[in-house]
Amino acid sequence: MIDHVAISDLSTRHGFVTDLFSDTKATEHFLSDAQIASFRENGFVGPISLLSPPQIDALLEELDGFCDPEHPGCELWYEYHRNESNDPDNILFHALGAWRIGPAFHDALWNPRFTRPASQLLGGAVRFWHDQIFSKPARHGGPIAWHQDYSYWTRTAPMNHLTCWIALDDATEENGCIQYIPESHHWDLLPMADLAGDLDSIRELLTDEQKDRLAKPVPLEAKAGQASFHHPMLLHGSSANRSNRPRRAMVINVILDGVCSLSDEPLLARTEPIPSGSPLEGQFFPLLFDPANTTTPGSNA
Ligand SMILES: O=C(O)CCC(=O)C(=O)O
Repeated sequence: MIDHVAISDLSTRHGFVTDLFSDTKATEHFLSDAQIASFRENGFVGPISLLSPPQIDALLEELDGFCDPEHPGCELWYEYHRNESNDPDNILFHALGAWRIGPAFHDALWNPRFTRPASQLLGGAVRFWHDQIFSKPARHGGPIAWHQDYSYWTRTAPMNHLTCWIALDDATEENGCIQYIPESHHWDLLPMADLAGDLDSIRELLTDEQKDRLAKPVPLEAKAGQASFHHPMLLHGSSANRSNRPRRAMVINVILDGVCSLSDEPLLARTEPIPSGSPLEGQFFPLLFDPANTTTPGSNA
């Protein structure tokens, strides 16, 4: 068992704490009009290059450390789900809150290659909601059930949310890359699915036409460091990892500045509540980029 060392909570730091992204210039990384139009039409866009090899290595090193449930900072997770395996090559892992613990996961939120496209797609200033890690080990990684992200987020409104899914390994159909149902962002909101449950559990709630669409998913194959953005209502999921390689991914969930809490309870575990009707802000919901103010903390203008 490792010594339990207390580390500081990086959520108090709004801006870069390392120089990992210092060479990343923002101006070259806006989406084209065609990419934005494709997002509006299909509900997703990608793959887009977001991370360099040293940035990927730094994130993977931190991710490896997180797989030990007693790692330093483990008390800061919003959510931490891991299988029981003791084999380091067989750890299935889904967690929210890495930005509070790992400097690379923290700084990746302010990566201009991420914040600029996010601002274009949201149509204004980008505020952080939460992050996620989805790690599927070789051969054992299970599927992620078809779902719409907003079904988990109805305690916040209006629905001005956006997800960025970032491959930390080359992601292919064989190792369980993310898959999208194009144009499903125009469907009504479906109930929450059990993410770790049956991939197709949502199927019985769909109309015949929607079932036909579900039969034609689009796999988003991506190289390590590439990402896709998707709409909060877009139906997506992923299959089991059938390959001999892991499939690890970082996800950043953001909102347009001004999205409000609809609950007096904490919106995420181990955070302070935002009173119902008030906009998300403060320690746990930093502003990542404001196109009207290029001196946003952490921005490489
Ligand atoms: O990484 C995956 O397989 C699923 C990711 C996902 O569901 C999401 O980004 O919302």
